[in-house]
Amino acid sequence: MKNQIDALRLRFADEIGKVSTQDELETLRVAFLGKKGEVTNLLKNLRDVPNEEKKEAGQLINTLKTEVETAIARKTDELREAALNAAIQGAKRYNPTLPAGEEHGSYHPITLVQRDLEEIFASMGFTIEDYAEVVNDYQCFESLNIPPYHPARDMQDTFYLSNGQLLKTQTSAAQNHIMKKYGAPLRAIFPGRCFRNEATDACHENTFFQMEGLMIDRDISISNLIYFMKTMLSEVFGRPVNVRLRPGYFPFTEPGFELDINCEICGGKGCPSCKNSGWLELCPCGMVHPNVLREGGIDPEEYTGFAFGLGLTRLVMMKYGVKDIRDLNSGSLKVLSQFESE
Ligand code: FA5
Repeated sequence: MKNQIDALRLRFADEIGKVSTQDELETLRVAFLGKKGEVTNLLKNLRDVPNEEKKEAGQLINTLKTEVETAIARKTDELREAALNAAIQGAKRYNPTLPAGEEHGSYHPITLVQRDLEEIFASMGFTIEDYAEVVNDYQCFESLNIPPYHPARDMQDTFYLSNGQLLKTQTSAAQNHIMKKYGAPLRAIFPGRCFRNEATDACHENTFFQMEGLMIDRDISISNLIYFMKTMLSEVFGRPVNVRLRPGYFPFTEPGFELDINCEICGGKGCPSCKNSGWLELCPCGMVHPNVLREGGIDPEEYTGFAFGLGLTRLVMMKYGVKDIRDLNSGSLKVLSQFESE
């Protein structure tokens, strides 16, 4: 039996030396350790070995079995490492010295218009602020004079998170933070992504951009508000645009206005982009409500201010003649490649 075991050990050593793939290794494993394999057969044959030799023979076979298993495991690792090295060698290396291709990407039109607006407002002394997308009830509603159970909450369908926070429905959510950060006087714009749990159509998305503006100082009046609105729009379009101002209700303004733009897609005749009205709600605005100033730590007896909430995504629609707002979120290269990069 001992001779038989030694011969098998030599044969295994010879055969594993020739193995160069995982498949060959698996075949070898089955040939030695499988149900009908050489080592398994030796164990089965133990019953024919005389009793006095059985113990030693059993130990010798088990030692061989362990050696075979260890050698197969080691070989598996070797083959895996060799395959990995071959893949790395064969991989095409990035060569930074090669000339760049002709094709290049472009900025999203919302980014382009946002940057235009930032430049316009920066030139008028406004700071540009960034704010979170996940906010709390106080930021989005309570600090804006919208207490719990106020019916105005129904004006915006909100995505609530399981931890009680919510996805910002309006950039106005940053007003209180900005007031507390700077105090009065202040001039700031804060663009940002907003989310509303509402059905989509040609002029409504559930994810869209707004740009809030806030100016607080002594003696700020509605005429200042109208001046900034007009300047902003004529600068963005590079020409005067037809707008109308009408009364609007927002708990955080007193008084409040709706600023609509004459639909640039149909020239005011009426089309799906403006819901056949010829006008599109673009930039609601108003004088900041005294309660909101007070909540932001600013004395409404001393300071007044205006705020606006520009529908940035809708402005992009109007500026570039995009008929359906959903195209701007589609990520379609066909849409995006029409806009030049800078
Ligand atoms: C507001 O969000 C107010 N926070 C705006 C405001 C700020 C008023 C400061 C007064 C003072 P409103 O819900 O109307 O208001 O949204 C403002 C603008 O965002 C709209 O006029 C529109 O241009 C845009 N907008 C609103 N909902 C959507 C939507 N689902 N898809 C695309 N644009 C939208």
